[in-house]
Formats: sequence, structure tokens, C-alpha cells
Amino acid sequence: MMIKHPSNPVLTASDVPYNASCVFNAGVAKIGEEYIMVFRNDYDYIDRAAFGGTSLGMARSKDGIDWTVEPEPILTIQQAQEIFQDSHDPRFGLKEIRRVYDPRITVIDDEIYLCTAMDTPHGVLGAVIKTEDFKSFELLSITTPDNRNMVLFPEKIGGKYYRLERPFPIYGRGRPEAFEIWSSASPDLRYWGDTRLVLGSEEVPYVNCKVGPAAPPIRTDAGWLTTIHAVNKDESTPLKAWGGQNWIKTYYGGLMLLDLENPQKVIGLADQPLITPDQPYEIDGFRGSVIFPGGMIQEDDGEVKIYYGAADTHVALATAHVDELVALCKPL
Ligand code: BMA
Repeated sequence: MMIKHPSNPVLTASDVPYNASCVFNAGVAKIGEEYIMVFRNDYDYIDRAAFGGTSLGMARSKDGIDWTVEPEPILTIQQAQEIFQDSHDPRFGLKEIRRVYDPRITVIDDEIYLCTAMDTPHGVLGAVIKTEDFKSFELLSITTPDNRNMVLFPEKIGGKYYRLERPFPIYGRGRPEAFEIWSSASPDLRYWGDTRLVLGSEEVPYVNCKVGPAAPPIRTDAGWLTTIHAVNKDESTPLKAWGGQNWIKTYYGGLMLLDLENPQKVIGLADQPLITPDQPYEIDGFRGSVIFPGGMIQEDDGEVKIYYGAADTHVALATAHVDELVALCKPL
């Protein structure tokens, strides 16, 4: 159904002119006539679970397929610590940010925003960051721990900004990792409220573990069309992974449709995975069989480009027509 691009992976570590081991889980936006990608770069692979560091890199493209990476990362951990340490400093500040990762890009009213996860000694925080030029960054808000995979809707709805997010509920209805998709609204991207549960993992028929938001939604006549990541755990089928990790989680790209006026309400859900890991670059990598969409762009002719992290190692691209995607979403 989705066509995986023949040039896949469209971005990989060897395309990066600085230290890079795995480049993946990227946000992508079309700004003017240019495609902009901000990707996660894990570098200095150490062993089965660790890297020496993570930075955010940026790439540009004229066609969304051939990418040129900027000569330096746009945000290192050291820069993030310097930029953000005074932003929220009740007692700890954010001096101890250990990692900023899994960026998503949303343009709202010509302003550019990034949502990222940030690892700190106080937990994983979701961050909403404003930038004008991908060089200077203003931290608008952080969540309480533990929350990540935030995405912003590309316009205000009923006068409010909305986000989808994925907290980590530890009591998870008796199941470990019963993580689900939530949503909050804000008048200004700083103060967040109206928090609601959007989609539980039990509602997604092809998985038994967690679900979370993926790429920022796009507007269609039928509703807000948005990807999810959805995870199935199967102890009996070890998956490929670097360094002999015991990796058993398959991440699928999934799809849902949200009400145009109430984006916290699911009105349609694809009952099959949208993107299944079956290509070598999706199956084999740091963590194999992981599909993690982070960017979704609707072209004028109705083509939708979905960019996704493949095997926690590369960035890949798949396309389909928007009408075909909407038709996959069955009423809940
Ligand atoms: C999730 C996040 C993602 C990653 C995925 C698979 O929990 O950490 O960054 O792609 O696991 O490892």
C-alpha cells in the first residue's frame, strides 16, 4: 500500500560529515520550497545498549529524496545544557540534560517548533522548543517526567494549540509498557491543560505492547490524519540487533484519523500496520524491525511522504496518496 522509496534509506550515517553511528527518528518539514530534516544522531557506539553521545543534525533537500547534511550538528548535549539551563531552574535546572532526541518539526503560522524528548536525571521530559533558524533555540515548555514522543498539530484548533504525547504510566493496567497516546491543549505552547486520553494500546488490534504518536498530523477533509508507532512484543521470536541485545519488540508504523474540530477524539483507525519492517535496512540495525515515523508531508498533488526511522539506524521514506490513507482508517 505504501511505496517504500527505491533510494531507501534516504539518510544514513555515511551521509553525515561528522561523527555519526546511527541517524534516525527524524522530523521533516517543507518550508517554502525546501525540505528540512532534523535527525537524531547517536555516535560512538559502545556496546549493546549504549552510545558515547547523541546530537541533533540537520539536512536539506530540494526534492525530499536527496539530502545534504549541514557541516555541523545543530544541537549537541553541551549546547542544550548551555541554552536550556536557565530556562526552568526551580532547583535542579536542566544542567544535567543527558540526551535530546527524536525531534519532530511543526510549522504553525510561519513559526518553527521542535518537540523533542530530553533525558535528565529526573526522568524523560517532553520539550517544546521554538527556533527561527535552527541555530538558536528557545525552550517554551517541558513536561513533568516521564513523557516523550510529543507532536504538535500544524495549526490552532478552536483558538488553542494541541499536542499528542506519550507518558509512561507505571501502573499500566497490570501490563508493563501499556503506554498510550494522550493529548493536551494550550493557549500559548507554554501552559498546557485539557489533558485527555486519546488511544489505548488495547484498541490497536495488531499489537500487544505500547502505542505512541509518530509524525505531526496533517489536515485532510476527513479529519486529522496521523501516524502512530505501535509495538508488538514476542518473546518467542528474537529480532536482529547489534551487540547481541535480547531484542523482541517489533515497531510498526500505524495510522489514525482524529476529529477536525476535536483533535483529541479518534474517528478512524487502520486495523492493519501501515508500515511493516520487511526490508533489510528495516530488519537489521542497532535495533532491528523498528519503524518509527517522525515526518509526514502532504504534497499539492495528494502524495503523502512519510519519513521514518528504520531499525534505529537510518531514515527511510514511504509514500501513498492521501485518499488511500484516509480510506484505511475504519470508524472506531
Ligand atoms: C523507543 C524510543 C525510540 C526508539 C525505540 C526503539 O522507546 O527510544 O527512540 O526508536 O524505542 O528502540
